[in-house]
Amino acid sequence: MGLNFQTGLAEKGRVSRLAKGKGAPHTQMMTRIVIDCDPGLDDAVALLAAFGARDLDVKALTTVAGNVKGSQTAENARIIRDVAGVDARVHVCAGAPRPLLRDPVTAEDFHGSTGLGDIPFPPPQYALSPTHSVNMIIDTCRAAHEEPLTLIITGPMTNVALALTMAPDIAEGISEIVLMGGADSEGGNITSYAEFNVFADPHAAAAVFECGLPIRCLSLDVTHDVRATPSRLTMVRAANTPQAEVAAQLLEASCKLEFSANGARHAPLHDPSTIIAVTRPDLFRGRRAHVKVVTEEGAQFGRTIPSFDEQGPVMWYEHADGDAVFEELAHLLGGFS
Ligand SMILES: [Ca+2]
Repeated sequence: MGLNFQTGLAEKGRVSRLAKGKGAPHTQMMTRIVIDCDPGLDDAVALLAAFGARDLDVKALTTVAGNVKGSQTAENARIIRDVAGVDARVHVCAGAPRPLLRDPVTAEDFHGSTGLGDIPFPPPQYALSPTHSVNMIIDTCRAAHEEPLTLIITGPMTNVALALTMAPDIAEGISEIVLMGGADSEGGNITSYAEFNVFADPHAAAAVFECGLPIRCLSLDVTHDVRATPSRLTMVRAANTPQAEVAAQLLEASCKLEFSANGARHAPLHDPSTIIAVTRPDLFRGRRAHVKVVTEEGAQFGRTIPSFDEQGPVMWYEHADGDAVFEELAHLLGGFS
């Protein structure tokens, strides 16, 4: 699979990304985010969307073991940072190499052996940060006490659970958590009940869902509403940037693996939905809930159970405007031009 990716365009992208951070008039309006992720095909698309978004300021990428082993997710995040034309001033950190208590579980069936659908990317240009993901989350959130940031989670929640446990005061530096994980009415995607990110570390997910911070949750109940159909991939490509082309190829690889694992349906837009829920919350609808995670071993291990309650800390999304979500994804990926 060819990438048509040109080094010169990556360079141009980097200049515009950095120029953005240097006092453009809208800088003060930007939402600062940290993305804790396990790239992963759909994580990679989420990262590109975040870097392309003109009103998001990505402070760090913290990686965790998940879709593939931790060393591979850290490498993949560095590869995608290059594709976005961003340099090492946005740190990529490696994090927890295994879940808190359960045995490690990965998802190569849906992401390929490299985690990036076996698409041949060049090796990363910039080194891994020497800082552990958990420490980076703690340091970055502590530095944001005055102006809290948005913490986005698109992988198993091990790093965030550890950070909240080691340094509970970081809650003051987090305005909200926006995460992809869980399933209720749709059933699971790794067992009948459980969604992968929660199943891969249910104990960590329980700590995050019950941490008391405001959470917006993109579970399978909503991401299954947003699928990468051919016409929507055409929409993505029409954004006409090298990054949009890479995103389209990542989504195509995701569809291929989804077809071989699950049959006829196109791949759901899991992780990128978190970014779009930040830039366009109006495209999603749900109900507030308290969310419990089943941590007892058995058939329901890793299941999320929302109890709907207007006072609940979690916005449990249930519906999305799929076409508009893809329009927004294309818009964000067009932001590199
Ligand atoms: Ca992920």
